[in-house]
Amino acid sequence: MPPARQGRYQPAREYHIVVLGAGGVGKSCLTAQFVHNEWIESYDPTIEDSYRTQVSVDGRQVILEILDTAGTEQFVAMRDLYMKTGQGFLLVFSISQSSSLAELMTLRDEIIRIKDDETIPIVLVGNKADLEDQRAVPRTKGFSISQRWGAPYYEASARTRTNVDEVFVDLCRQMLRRDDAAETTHGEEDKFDPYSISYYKNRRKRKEGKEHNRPRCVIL
Ligand SMILES: Nc1nc2c(ncn2[C@@H]2O[C@H](COP(=O)(O)OP(=O)(O)OP(=O)(O)O)[C@@H](O)[C@H]2O)c(=O)[nH]1
Ligand SMILES: [Mg+2]
Repeated sequence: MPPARQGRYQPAREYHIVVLGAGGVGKSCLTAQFVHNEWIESYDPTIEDSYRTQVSVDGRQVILEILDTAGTEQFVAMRDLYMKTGQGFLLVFSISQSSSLAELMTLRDEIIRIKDDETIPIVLVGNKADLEDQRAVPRTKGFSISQRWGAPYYEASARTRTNVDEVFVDLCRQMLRRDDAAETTHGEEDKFDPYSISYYKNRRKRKEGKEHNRPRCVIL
């Protein structure tokens, strides 16, 4: 925790997480294990489910609104909307199905396009790690893709509850770090020091940033 925060009361942060990936890769099972500690053997394709839960991450309270999405094509109409709302994304594939990893490439591109942000918090999850004998995606492949994305890679199993908490907590840490960094930058920028070059540099950056974020004009 940065020293400036010590001893200060910090209200719980609230974040929207979106769980994405192909149909049947285990998105609902991972979410159910994380939120309710339960294993679901049967397969019931999701249309859309949301869960609200609270976790403690490095001593900080975080409220999560988790959106478990549909992997099957016919339910994907809402994608743009929830990608806009999401602040962190769990991109899940099954290590036993290489096409499920390929599907994530398009999803990740879409997230970045919609958020207009290459550094949006993402965790790449290779689920069904308990099915080692059916592995179709080498661990090194998942890892090299995650490195290309600048995102962490976990192999997980909803069945054995391996790395389930870890993937959600990693995403929370990324979102918290992002918020902390934004707050620190704004805090420093707000201190007016007429003799400081960095004050003017930051002011210019802030102005340029605002211009960059200005909504684009869309002609329909
Ligand atoms: N062996 C194994 N099976 C799993 C694991 N996770 C999920 N499954 C099984 O895979 C099937 C699909 O799991 P779901 O969690 O419903 O998959 P989903 O990604 O939510 O699927 P959609 O809602 O259709 O997008 C179920 O029969 C689960 O029991 C896992 O880690 N290991
Ligand atoms: Mg599901």
